[in-house]
Order: sequence, then structure tokens, then C-alpha cells
Amino acid sequence: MVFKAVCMLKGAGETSGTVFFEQENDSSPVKLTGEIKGLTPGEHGFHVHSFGDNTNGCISAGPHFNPQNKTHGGPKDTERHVGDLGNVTASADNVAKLDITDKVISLSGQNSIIGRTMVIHEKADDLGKGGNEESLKTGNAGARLACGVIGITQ
Ligand SMILES: [Cu+2]
Ligand SMILES: [Zn+2]
Repeated sequence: MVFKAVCMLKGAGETSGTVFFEQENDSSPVKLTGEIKGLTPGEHGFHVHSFGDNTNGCISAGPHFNPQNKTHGGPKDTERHVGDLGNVTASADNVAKLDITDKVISLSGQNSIIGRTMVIHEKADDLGKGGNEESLKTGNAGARLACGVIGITQ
């Protein structure tokens, strides 16, 4: 069974985007495609946060999705939050095209991101290597520019 999900990113400023998720079966990697516009050129932290709650803006989404109680890291690290997808890179046209494959997030089961929130940040994620306490929680990625709840699609 193929699982598919979608997420519309919106925020208080001009950043917005659409993310598509696809997973061949419940144990295969999840492929993310789509694009985010209205970003300054360069890297921006990109994570799944715990709650599908945007009632007070992106801050209501809470911390990084972390069901195994690990510290923050990069997508290729074994010590990472489930929600740690690293960075996306915007080009000079202020658009980041997404092409991510991740083996830890899932669209079903314990690591399911359905009903949680995707967040794009102001700054680059230091992937837990920033040498301070905040680096091991958030990667020092700064403000939440835009976010949206991840929902099932056909
Ligand atoms: Cu985040
Ligand atoms: Zn994290």
C-alpha cells in the first residue's frame, strides 16, 4: 500500500510552500518533493514538530517530533529527533526545491508524521554541532517562518 500526504506551509510573512510526501510501504523511505518560496538564499532548517496545532501560529506546533527522546541532530545521524530533516537550500530566486528521501520519518506507525506540523525556519540548522545547549534541541535554526499540518491525501 502506497501512503501519500501533503502539507501547505503558511506564516505571518511572505514565506509559503507545498510539500508532498510519498512512501511505497510502511517500512520504505519517505520521499519529499515540492517547493518553498519567499526564503532568503541559503540554508533553512526544516523539521517535523510534535503537534498539529497552529492556533497561536507556528509556535503552537511545539518542539521537534521526538518519540524516542533523543537529542537534536542531522538527518543522517543515528542520534536525531524523528523530525530532524536538516536543511533545505533556497537559490537566488528565493525558492527552495525539495528533493529529500528520509528513512526515519514514516506515514504510518510509531514514527508517523501525519497530523503533526512541518516547519521552515529563518536560519540554517547546525545539525546539533553548534557547541551549545540550544544546538542539541533546535539546531539554532531561529524563528519559524511558515508551517502547516501534514495530512493524508490520495
Ligand atoms: Cu523546526
Ligand atoms: Zn531536532
